[in-house]
Amino acid sequence: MDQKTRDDHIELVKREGFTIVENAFDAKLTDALNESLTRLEREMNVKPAMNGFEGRKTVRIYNLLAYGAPFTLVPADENVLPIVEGVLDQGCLISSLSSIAIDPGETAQPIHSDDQVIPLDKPHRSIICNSMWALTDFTDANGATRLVPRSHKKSSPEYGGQYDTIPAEMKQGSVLIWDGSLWHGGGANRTDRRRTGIAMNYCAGFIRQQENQQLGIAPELVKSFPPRLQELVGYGVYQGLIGHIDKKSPAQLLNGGGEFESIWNRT
Ligand SMILES: O=C(O)CCC(=O)C(=O)O
Repeated sequence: MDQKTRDDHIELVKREGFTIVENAFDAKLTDALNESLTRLEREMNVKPAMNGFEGRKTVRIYNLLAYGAPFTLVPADENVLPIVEGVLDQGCLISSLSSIAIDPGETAQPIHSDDQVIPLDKPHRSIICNSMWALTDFTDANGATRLVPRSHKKSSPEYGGQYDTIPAEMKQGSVLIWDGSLWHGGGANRTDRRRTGIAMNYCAGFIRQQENQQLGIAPELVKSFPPRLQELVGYGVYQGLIGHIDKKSPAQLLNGGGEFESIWNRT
């Protein structure tokens, strides 16, 4: 992705609260992700959570990095991560990586913002930036994510309130990226086919990740990740300070070596 395209997407997230990157990932990766999700769902016998938020006809699989490839190809994607880094900063972290498959007959999810539980006055600087990878086409009819444009500048919605929304319609292979303050929710599926997305969620490096990535993913597996993915999982140190262990980075302890300069040693 060239600099101008990246900057335009960042500008859209800042102004409208969201953007859509078309043709962000290819058919080969789409097939690999769809096949892995189908296998995991079958092997683990995953069922809908049966609550009003996660859905009664929606199948979600959490902590996907724990299953290795092809999910390891998602977080540092060259067409998505640079935009997220522009909204948060380069010290951003993976907050969670899960799948959301909305089956026929599912009703609309309550409208919410993803930073709704964080007790900070709004509007505030972006602390969460989330994305939805379309593993199938997303349409108004099949449950495309519903958005309230520009709502990221307001306080949080009344959970479950009725609001005017637009569907984030996009073709398979596209990625929707939004500011965590944007009001949104999964749509109702009025078709006879499943809508499948990967929710690749990021947070700023100075707040807690939604899903605990350090205990959730086996350290031996993280050791095999490329350095940038290790950082995104939380084995880096934000601004040379937040997350250190006795002035060493978690990656140094994990890998048994490597470089890290504490902010204190820079003075
Ligand atoms: O499935 C979707 O389109 C959105 C889901 C969502 O916003 C959530 O679960 O927080």
